[in-house]
Amino acid sequence: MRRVTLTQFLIEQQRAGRTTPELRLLIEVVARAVKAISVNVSKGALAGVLGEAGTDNVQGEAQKKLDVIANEILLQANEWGGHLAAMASEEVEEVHQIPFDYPKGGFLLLFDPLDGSSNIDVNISVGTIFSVLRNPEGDGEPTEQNFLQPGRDQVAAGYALYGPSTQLILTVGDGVHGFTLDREMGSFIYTHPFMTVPNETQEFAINASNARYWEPPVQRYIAELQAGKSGPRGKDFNMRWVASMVADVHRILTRGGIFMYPLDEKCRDKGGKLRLMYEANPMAMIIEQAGGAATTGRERIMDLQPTKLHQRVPVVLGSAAEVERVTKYHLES
Ligand code: AHM
Ligand code: MG
Repeated sequence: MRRVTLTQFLIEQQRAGRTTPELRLLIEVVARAVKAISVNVSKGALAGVLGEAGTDNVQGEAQKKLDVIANEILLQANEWGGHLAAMASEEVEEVHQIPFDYPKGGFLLLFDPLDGSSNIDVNISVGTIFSVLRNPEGDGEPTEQNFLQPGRDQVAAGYALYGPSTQLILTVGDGVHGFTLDREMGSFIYTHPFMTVPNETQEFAINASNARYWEPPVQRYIAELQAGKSGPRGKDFNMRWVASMVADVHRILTRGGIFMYPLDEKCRDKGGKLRLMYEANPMAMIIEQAGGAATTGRERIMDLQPTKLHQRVPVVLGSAAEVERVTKYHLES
C-alpha cells in the first residue's frame, strides 16, 4: 500500500490550489504539537501528568495538569513559525499575542487544547480541537474583535483524537480527511480520505442525566428515539455518551448519529455548555464538510455572529436528517 504522509497530502493540496504554503505550515505545526500532546497523554501516570493543576481557567473550571501542558505545547509550537497573527485558547482569557521577536502572519489560530478533560484521570479518550481564521486587514496587535468572525469564514478546522490510536481529522474546505499517527515513524499517515456522515442513523449522544432540564423539543425528540420500534420512528435507537466531544463526534463521523448538548435549565444563563469558537464552529465545519448538519436547535451554528471569544452555544450536530428534525421541533415550539 502506498503510504501518504500528512506532509505529502498537504503539498498535493497546495499544488492543486486548495491550500497555500502559509496554511500548510500552520497545519504541519499544529500536527507537530498534537504529536507532543499525544506522547504526554499516553504516558499518563508514568509521567506524573494526571490530576489537578491547582488552578482555574477563564471558564472558572478546575484545570487538569494535562490541560495546562497541552495549552503550553500548542502556544509554544505555533509562536515562531511566522504564519500567525495571534492565537486564542479555551484555557486563556485574553488573546495570545505573538512575541515581538518572531515574524507575524495572516492567520488566527483558536483551540481547545484538551477537550474532554474530565476523562483524563480515568484513561478514556480525549482530544484537541482547532479552528483557523484569517486576520482581518489592519495595523497593530489583533484584538478579541478580530476573532469574532462567523464559523463559515473558517479557512480550516480539525481535531486530534487521543484514543487507542491517535488520529488527526482535518478540513481545509474540500472534504474531511483523516490521518493516523504512526508512532514508530512519528508521522501522520493518510488513512481516511473524504470521510462522510451517513444520513441514516440509529444512534444518539446526549448527557441523559440532564433530561429533567431539557426544553420540550429535546424532550420530545429523545422520547421518540427511546420509544424504539413501537414509537413514531419505527426503529430502535442506541445511545452512547463518552463525554469527550471529540470522541463522540468522531463516532458520528465514522458511523453516523446525532450529538446534542442543547440549551437546558442548567446552562441557560451561560448560553449553553460548549464553546462556540473552540468547539462548536470547528466541529460544525467538519460535520458540514462531511455532508452532515450543525445547528443550535434553531439556527445554523456557522451563521452565528460571535459576540465574545469564550461564548457558549447549544449544539446539535450529525446526520443531516436527524439534525433537521430536531431543528424543526425547536422552530415549531
Ligand atoms: P472541556 O472542554 O472542559 O473538556 O468540556 C467540554 C466537554 C465536551 O467534550 C463534552 O461533550 C462535555 O464537556 C461533557 O459534558 P458532561 O460533563 O455534561 O458530560
Ligand atoms: Mg472542550
